[in-house]
This record gives sequence, C-alpha cells and structure tokens, in this order.
Amino acid sequence: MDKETALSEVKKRLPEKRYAHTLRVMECAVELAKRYGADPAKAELASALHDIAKYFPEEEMRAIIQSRETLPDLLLDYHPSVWHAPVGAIYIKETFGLTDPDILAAITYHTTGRSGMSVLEKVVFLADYIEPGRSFPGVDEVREMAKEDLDLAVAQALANTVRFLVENYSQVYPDTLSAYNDLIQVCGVRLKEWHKRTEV
Ligand code: DGI
Ligand code: FE
Ligand code: FE
Repeated sequence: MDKETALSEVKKRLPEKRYAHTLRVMECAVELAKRYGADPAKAELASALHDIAKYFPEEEMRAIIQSRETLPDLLLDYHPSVWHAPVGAIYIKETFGLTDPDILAAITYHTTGRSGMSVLEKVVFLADYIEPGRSFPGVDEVREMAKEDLDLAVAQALANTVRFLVENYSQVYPDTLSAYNDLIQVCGVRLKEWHKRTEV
C-alpha cells in the first residue's frame, strides 16, 4: 500500500481535524525515524494509518475484538479509547492486505505502548504525542527530550499518561504499565538527572 492510497482511504474515514492531526504525525514520525534509525517510509505509512479506526462506532470495534483471535478480550475490560489502535491494525490488514508486521505493530501499540517496543513503535507513539497540534501539560518537555533521546522522551510521555489516568481515577491498560516499567528500567536514572538539571 502506498502513502497516497493510505491517505485517501484514511481521509474518507476521519473528520477534517483528525485528518490534519494524521498529516502532522506523519511529518513528525519521518523526522524522528531519520534521527533514531527507523525506516522513514514505514514510519510514514504507519502514521498515515494509525488513527483509521478512531471514529468507528464502539459496537463495531467491540464486535471486531470479540471475533478476532489475535485481539485480546482483555481490551473490552478497558476504556474504548484504547480500542482504535489494535482494531485499526487488524482492519488495515484485512481491508487493504497490508501485512508488514513492523507497521502493524506500530499501529497496534500507538496508544498504549508495550514492553519491548521497536524503534519504529516508539517513533509512531512519540510522534502521536508531540505533533505540533498537541497542547497537553508537559508536552514541551517531551518535545525537548525527543531532540536528544528517544527512550527518555517515550518514558516521560508514558509517565505523563499514567499520571493523567491515575489523577482521573481511570484504569490503566496493562501494556501501558509494562511499557512504562520497561523504559524506566532503561532510563529512569537519566530521567531523574534531566529533571534535576532543568529544575534550577
Ligand atoms: O488517538 P489520539 O487521540 O491521536 O491519541 P491516542 O491514540 O494516544 O489516544 C489517546 C487517548 O487514549 C486518551 O484519551 C488517553 C487514552 N489512553 C491512553 N492510554 C490509556 C488510555 N486510556 C485508558 N483508559 N488506559 C490507558 O492505558
Ligand atoms: Fe490514536
Ligand atoms: Fe493519533
């Protein structure tokens, strides 16, 4: 599947604002891929398609999760906002015959992350978080980290997301906690040093 086909299929399924978000994620992901050694073409295609299922009706997503062996039923115990990522990946595979496992994983885990993420998965996850249209608390700090250290930026983004969910008494999907734990093990010390350095 080429980029143009992907974008025209995505455009049909997304409102204008979400499509504009998609274009910004693509640009950002290509830049991060070049910086951190992921395949820029895969980063671009995965980003183009990452939110394709964002506006699928909840019931349709639920039916897809229930009927496909590869999608964990555990998803149904968590908030529907995490469903569009794995549902989008399986939809793309079945509808457009896209089978590249790297691209499908980057789409599947773009919302929650997971333990042992590939560089491509981190790039798409981070691009979705820091694209210039985002304005949530802490995003500028993650943008700064993204210029220097991919793991650091992804770890901080995950920490922010976990904190946000806990503060709202929302459930945290296990893959999100696994991703957080995994990356904190790698760069928890560096994160602490970064904050010590920028506090003064
Ligand atoms: O689809 P986007 O809006 O571009 O971004 P996204 O795919 O990162 O989805 C963000 C939403 O997902 C946001 O409302 C927070 C929610 N979310 C992310 N991780 C978790 C989560 N919600 C729950 N309940 N649990 C999670 O682990
Ligand atoms: Fe998304
Ligand atoms: Fe997105």
